[in-house]
Amino acid sequence: MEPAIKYRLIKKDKHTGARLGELITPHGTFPTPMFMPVGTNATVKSMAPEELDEMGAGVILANTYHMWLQPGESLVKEAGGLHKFMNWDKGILTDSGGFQVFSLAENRKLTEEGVHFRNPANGDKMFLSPEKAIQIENDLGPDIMMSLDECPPYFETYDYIKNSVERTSRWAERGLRAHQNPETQGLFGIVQGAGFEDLRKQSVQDLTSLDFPGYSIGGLSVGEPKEEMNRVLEFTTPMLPEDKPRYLMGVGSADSLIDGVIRGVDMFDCVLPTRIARKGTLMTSHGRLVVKNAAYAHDFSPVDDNCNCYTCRNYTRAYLRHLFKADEIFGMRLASYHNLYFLLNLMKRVREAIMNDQLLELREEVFESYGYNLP
Ligand code: PRF
Ligand code: ZN
Repeated sequence: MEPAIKYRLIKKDKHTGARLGELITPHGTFPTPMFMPVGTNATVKSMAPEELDEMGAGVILANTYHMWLQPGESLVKEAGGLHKFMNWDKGILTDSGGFQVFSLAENRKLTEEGVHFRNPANGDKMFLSPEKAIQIENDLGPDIMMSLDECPPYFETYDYIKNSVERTSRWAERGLRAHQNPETQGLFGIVQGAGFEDLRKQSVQDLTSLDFPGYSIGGLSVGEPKEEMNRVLEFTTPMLPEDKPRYLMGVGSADSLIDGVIRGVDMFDCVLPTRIARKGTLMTSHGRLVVKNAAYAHDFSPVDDNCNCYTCRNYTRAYLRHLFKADEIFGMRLASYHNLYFLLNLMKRVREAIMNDQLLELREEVFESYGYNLP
């Protein structure tokens, strides 16, 4: 059987753990390291697919949890799958719903079988099992699916995390057995284990023995300090097989992307760029810019003088400030476009730097210009 998802390693950085590669999916090939914009409800908020394409997004995310509750996976299946439903013909990855149940649903109860909770919209009793998550993902039809996992709080006890890792491994195996379309959809396993090296090791061993086409790293960026995330990545990625992609879930600040790539991560996603854009915060080469500030009232320069995006080529800070003050939706669109372009362009520079063995120099340049402290 030909797997749905194939990773091709092109080059390893001479000085760090960074990898240049590509991911071949049934909906096209995208280069890695890559940042994936989040389209929770089968839409990257306020962006048309043509715009995502234009800014260089080769793969986007959608959420199993949201699509299950509304409009329901059977409707999406009836439409011909997520790609057709939302008019996006490049890669789609879905998260499994476990993380969202824990952050959004009410009255949750975790059992060996799965998670019981109530639908926040109408109070209905719901039950998400590893098999149910896979059935929904099979009906939605993304190129890459996630196993149902438990993402525990970072600072839980060793015993709690050990039990949780073991359950996540059993759930991964159940999901793999329930998967109906391994030739058209690749299912990833999710490594957990919080900050414990031996539990991360156990998680990696359990999952790699099941042989997934890719591995996600979960349970990070959940409130722990950045140095903790880097410490965990440092020992986790070397345990993972070199010929499979590694996806760090829920990470999207410029500094964490670079520090993740340096430690061997290939894929990232986060709502951060689009979420802060809708509040008027722009990611720039000089750090974050809150465009509503009075300082920009008469500023007729672009958001970022180093950015070549549609927003920066055509509009000024003063105009964006005006749009946000007047609560105009075009402001959110322009800001979302810029922030996504900014991260996609950063990853492009990261890939070029790996090609030239210059990633540490790029890191220094970016951090310097951001005004972050270099370690
Ligand atoms: N598991 C899943 N989705 C996730 C996470 C996780 O641990 C995270 C953690 N940052 C974000 N999204 N399934
Ligand atoms: Zn821009």
